[in-house]
Amino acid sequence: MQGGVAINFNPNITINHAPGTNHLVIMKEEFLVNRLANIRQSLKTRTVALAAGVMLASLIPSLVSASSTAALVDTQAPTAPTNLKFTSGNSTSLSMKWEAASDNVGVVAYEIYRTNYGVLAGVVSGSTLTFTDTGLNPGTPYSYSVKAVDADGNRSGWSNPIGITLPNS
Ligand SMILES: [Ca+2]
Repeated sequence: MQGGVAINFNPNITINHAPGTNHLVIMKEEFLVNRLANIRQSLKTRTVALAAGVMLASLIPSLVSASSTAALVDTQAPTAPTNLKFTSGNSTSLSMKWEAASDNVGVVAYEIYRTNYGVLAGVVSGSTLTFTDTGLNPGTPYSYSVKAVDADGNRSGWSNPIGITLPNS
């Protein structure tokens, strides 16, 4: 995943990155002051594309002291959602809900799978704990399970599975 990173070379360094990248950069002010004069006249803003997990320091090593930088890459998957259950339905749709997963950084999405067909039925935001699957076939069995996803794409294990056969219309 790529993220556009805008670095403004002024005494107040700001770094804006897109969701999906996760970088922690600490720049010592005194270190910058020593070097800022050399670059500020010719370089006001530089935009670089960072692959997830790439240390920013490796891209601009002259600006960042090794001891003052760290790259924080989230490799810890969320816990699995729990207590998945149907809440309503008819011959062509099913609504369900679950209880939130937790993550060391944050859950950004839930993926809802029709597990008996191996299909991703939908994706909702990390703050949404419900989903309605529509356009289903009457008289047909469906089973579901949900996974939580964090900003770095780590996926949880499966929630509890649930299944039902839709009534004929
Ligand atoms: Ca995580």
